[in-house]
Amino acid sequence: MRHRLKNGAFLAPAILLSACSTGENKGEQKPLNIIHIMTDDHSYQTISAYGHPISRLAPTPNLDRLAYQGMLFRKAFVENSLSTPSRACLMTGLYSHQNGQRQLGAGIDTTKVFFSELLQKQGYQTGVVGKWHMQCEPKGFNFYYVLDDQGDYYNPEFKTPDSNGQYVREEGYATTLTTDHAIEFLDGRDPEKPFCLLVHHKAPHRNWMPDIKYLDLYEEVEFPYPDTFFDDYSTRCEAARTQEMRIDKDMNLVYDLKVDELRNRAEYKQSWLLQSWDASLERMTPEQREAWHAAYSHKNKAFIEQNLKGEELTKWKYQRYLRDYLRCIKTIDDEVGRLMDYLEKEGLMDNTVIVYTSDQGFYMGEHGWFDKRFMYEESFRTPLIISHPAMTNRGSVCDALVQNIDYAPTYLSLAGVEKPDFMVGTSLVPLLNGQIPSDWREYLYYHYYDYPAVHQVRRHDGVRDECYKLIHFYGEGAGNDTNINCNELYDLQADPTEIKNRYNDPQYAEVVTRLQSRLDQFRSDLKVDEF
Ligand code: SGN
Ligand code: CA
Repeated sequence: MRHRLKNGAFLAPAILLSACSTGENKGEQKPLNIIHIMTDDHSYQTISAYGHPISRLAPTPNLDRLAYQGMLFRKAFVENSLSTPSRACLMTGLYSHQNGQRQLGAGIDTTKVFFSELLQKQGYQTGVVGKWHMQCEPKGFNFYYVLDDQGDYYNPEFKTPDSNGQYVREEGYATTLTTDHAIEFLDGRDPEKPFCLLVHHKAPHRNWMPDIKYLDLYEEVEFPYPDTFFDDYSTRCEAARTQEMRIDKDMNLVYDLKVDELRNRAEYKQSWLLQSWDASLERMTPEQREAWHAAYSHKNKAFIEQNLKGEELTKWKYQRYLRDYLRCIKTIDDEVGRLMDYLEKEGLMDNTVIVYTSDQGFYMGEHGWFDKRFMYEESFRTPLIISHPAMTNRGSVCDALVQNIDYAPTYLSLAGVEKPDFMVGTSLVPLLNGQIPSDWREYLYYHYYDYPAVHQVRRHDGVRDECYKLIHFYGEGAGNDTNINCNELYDLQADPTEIKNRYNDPQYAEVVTRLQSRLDQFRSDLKVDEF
């Protein structure tokens, strides 16, 4: 059922639903506000509402509070597991090859409409704070407070409409400052108009630098190792062997793991990562730096004295990695709680849809890895919570296949704006009442392009349905890598950790044929130009 407003726009069913719940302004419903909170590289494994063993040892009470008042999506995915491409999917509702942002660097086709522009036209006040990381200026925003590129954890620089194109340094911790600016937007808005605010945190991006107050948190906790921690990649295409994102080989003890005392070792000295490390220490205030060294130096000395090797060293690296990562998550959780408290205090909860997600998932040691990029579950999948008191049942879950191209259509629908024909994503609003429409998508398309590049993950595309995943690695090899044209099939129910490639198993021949034909269909329908 759809109703036309006087201005000709369509009123989405969601707005009617919300009208039923609040009981105020009988007949005259205020448009919904939207807050999209997106962290950078936050794994679903580290949100306790998802119930993963890691998160049980490092709970996230505020994210859980959001999940328990709303809907937790257990099958939310990205199209291309990398920051700028993911953000381009968010802003345009288009796949990477359609919006131009295939890789981390330049690419976005700025002639594509951003959903923020359409909301502005609808009378929304729009804002974005934190990591923008689009390779263009913020488009369609009344207010912005954005970090420079990846941004910094300590005393970061922000650009605003008033800073004359300059990034201006602010003292403090990025997650907290980003929340401060979110609240600043909310305080300064016109309360008579609806708003859409994107709160994009830098954390917990590499190199996982926690806030001073949490430098010792979880120090006594031993985090469990994933079943695939020592994966030998024996059934896979060579892409899994030639990547450079292994905890044992590619995680740097100084830059990633903060063992500053090893900076003079030849292997670290030559690394450009050492320069980044120095830069991140130099930008601290003397007090911050002193507190930092005080927290790490005795732990580092104990580590060096142990002189660990082989498996023991890899395990130590994993523990240090997880502790720092989860310390960053702790501040995220605190700051999401602070924002929710603000919304409650200001009486905004009933009329605001709150979304929590990440720009992609992340490996917490699965397959021996950190980083993302692959179509395997931990980086393909992303956390997603949507909460609105009238539209989502408390503590509900959704198992429909959803993807980051769906956010733009969702926000347009919430605002009562008709989705433009060119947008390919699908509004998630029909899912919020707990039922999956019978014509909901059964397959997802994925495509990763950023090779050769840091972490050296080969180009691949693929499809996933409820039960299976087909991946195709392709392209010329760079450096020592050979050309690749290789397929993998995983049975996600029998083998949820994706260690047995079934592509050449005769038992799975029919599944391969079905998924291959769906993949071909995607490539031709979407006019994919490389695979
Ligand atoms: C940086 C990181 C990489 C990371 C990319 C992309 N290296 O290059 O580890 O994969 O960003 O991350 S770092 O030394 O600079 O930390 S993304 O989140 O922007 O996609
Ligand atoms: Ca990211």
